[in-house]
Amino acid sequence: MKIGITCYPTYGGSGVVATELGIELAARGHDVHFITYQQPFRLTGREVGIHFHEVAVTTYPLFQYPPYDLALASRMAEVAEFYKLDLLHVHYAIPHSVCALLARQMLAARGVRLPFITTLHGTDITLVGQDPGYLPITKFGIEQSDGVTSISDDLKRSTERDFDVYGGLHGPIEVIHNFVNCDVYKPDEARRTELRPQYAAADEKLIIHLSNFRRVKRVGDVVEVFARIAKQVPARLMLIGDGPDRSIAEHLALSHGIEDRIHFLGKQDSVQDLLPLGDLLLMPSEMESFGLAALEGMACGVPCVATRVGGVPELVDHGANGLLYAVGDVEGMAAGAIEILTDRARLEALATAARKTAQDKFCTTRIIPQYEQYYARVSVQ
Ligand code: GMT
Repeated sequence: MKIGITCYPTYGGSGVVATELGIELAARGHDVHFITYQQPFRLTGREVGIHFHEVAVTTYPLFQYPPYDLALASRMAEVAEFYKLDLLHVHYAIPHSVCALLARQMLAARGVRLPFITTLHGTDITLVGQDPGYLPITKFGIEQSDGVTSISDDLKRSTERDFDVYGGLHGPIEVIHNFVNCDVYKPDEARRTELRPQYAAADEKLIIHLSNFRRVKRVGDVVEVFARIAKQVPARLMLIGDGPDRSIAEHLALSHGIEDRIHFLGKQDSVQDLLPLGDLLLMPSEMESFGLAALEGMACGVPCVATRVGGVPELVDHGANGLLYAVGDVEGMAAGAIEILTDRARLEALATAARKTAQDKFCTTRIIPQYEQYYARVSVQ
């Protein structure tokens, strides 16, 4: 098929999922066209079967806010007509659903059919989408979509409840979970031997946190939990990512006197090279509609200590392949982490189970065909 994909191309879960989906679809012989304001960060620009169409936003002194949405809708229609796309797949409802709707209408007026699918990722429903300024139009964009997918059962339920979309949809919301390529994200002993000494001594545990450092990630809790771990277990913390709350983490590290035990790596392109170096991943988020970072860690054989929110329990089974706690339960998370970090056999059992969960339930080989089947259904509707 010829598929147009629109997403936020910068660091963030929805962009990662959209980009990895494009890569996997292209590897299966589909022609994939990314229509975004910059090349998605996980693409090199040299992938076979992947094309990138930049959306240029013209500014004018009259525009206090340059109309990106219009430029995107216009480019979607142009690319779809020129390359004869079978469908558009937009990731993150705001504003992409409404842009796709405009593109569909522009082409319909010229006798060209362009169905579009919206994938809901989380904060487009649970946070930003709740804003009264965005809710009505986001609901409209979702209802007008030819198909809607959600990355977890929990997000599907939240959308149905908070957006009251039952009647307006073309069909039920299809749950297609986040996925990971288990051949790329995998335990890697050679890499551990080569790279781990840069970040932790042989007798130290390496704890990892990976996020965009937004408020919802509770990066402060990451440092609080680590401070408690570091009092009892020789350990280092690797923070991957950057964002508004990085300075909170830096401030807390200084106040606990543990700044020399923390590696602030900033944004990283190849997290698959870093995750296998860890022993445990911390994800104490206020909300996660799925928790892709945890899945990527699990595929690398790194179990997580996380919060019992949103779709995380669809991935993490407390005590079996990771540990779950209430939001803000810093003491509980620290105690759980210390317990498993000091019990080698238990840590290994969790690591093995985490990898197995990723392989059995969330591997690309299992999830990508679900998208292909859904595309086929929607494009013939
Ligand atoms: O977590 C973020 O801030 C990024 C956000 C996004 O939309 O880019 O992530 C959401 O989508 C990810 C991929 O589907 C999910 O794994 C994350 O759980 C979800 N984040 C939240 O729900 C907070």
